[in-house]
Amino acid sequence: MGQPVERESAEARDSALPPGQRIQRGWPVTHYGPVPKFRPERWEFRVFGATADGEKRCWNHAEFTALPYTTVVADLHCVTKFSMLGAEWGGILTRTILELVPPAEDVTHVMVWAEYGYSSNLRLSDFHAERTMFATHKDGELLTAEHGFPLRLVVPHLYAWKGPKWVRGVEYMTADRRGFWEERGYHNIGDPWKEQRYSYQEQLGEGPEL
Ligand SMILES: Nc1nc2c(c(=O)[nH]1)N[C@H]1C(S)=C(S)[C@@H](COP(=O)(O)O)O[C@H]1N2
Ligand SMILES: [Mo]
Repeated sequence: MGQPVERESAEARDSALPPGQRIQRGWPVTHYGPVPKFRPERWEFRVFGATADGEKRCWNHAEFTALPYTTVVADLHCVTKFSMLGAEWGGILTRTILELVPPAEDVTHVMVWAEYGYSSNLRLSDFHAERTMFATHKDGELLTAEHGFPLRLVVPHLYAWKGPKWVRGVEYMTADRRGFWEERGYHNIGDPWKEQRYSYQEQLGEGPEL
C-alpha cells in the first residue's frame, strides 16, 4: 500500500463525503465468503444474455487484460458507513465492453457476476456511466487477492456492494432482477448521495417486487 493521500482541507474532504459516511484510513477488506483462488488457465470473462447479435462473447485472461487500459479516480463508499476517498483505479472501461459487445435494443439492466455466484444488478445507465470500470489495478499496483484480483467492478457513483470483486462476466437483461445483496435487504439502486441503503427505502419503480 502507498502513502495515505494528502487532502487539502477538511472542507474538501467533507464535501466529498456522502451523508452518513465517515473516512476510513487505509483500505479494509469487506466481503461475504472466502477469497477465491485465481486459476489463469480456467479464468474467462463472459458477456451473455441479450446481446445485439444473440451471441455470447468470451475472453481469456490474457485477451481481457490486453483491452485498452484507462485510469479513473473514484471513491469507495461501503454501506456500513466507511468511505475511502481518492483511489486511482486502472482497468478497462465498461464502455469498451459495451462497444465490443453491443446490447440488444431492449436491454435495460445488467447483472455483473463474480466467483461463487456473487452478483449485483445495475441499470444500463449506471453500467454505461463514464467512470464505471473493470479494475485490475489500484494506485498503480495490481489488485491484491482480497481486494478482487484479477478483476473487480468499480461504480464510483453507487455504494461499493454494487461493485463485485472477482468478476467473471456480465449478463445483459431486458428486465431488472435483484443481485446478491439486493435480494437480501439492500437497496436496488444504491445511490450513496441519496442514502439509498436498504430495500425498505425503495420508492415505487426503483426495484422489482421483493
Ligand atoms: N464478490 C464480492 N464482491 C464484493 C463483495 C462481496 O461480498 N463479494 N462485497 C462488496 C462490498 S459490500 C464492499 S464494501 C466492497 C469492499 O471492497 P474492498 O474489500 O476492496 O474494500 O466489495 C464489494 N464487492
Ligand atoms: Mo460494503
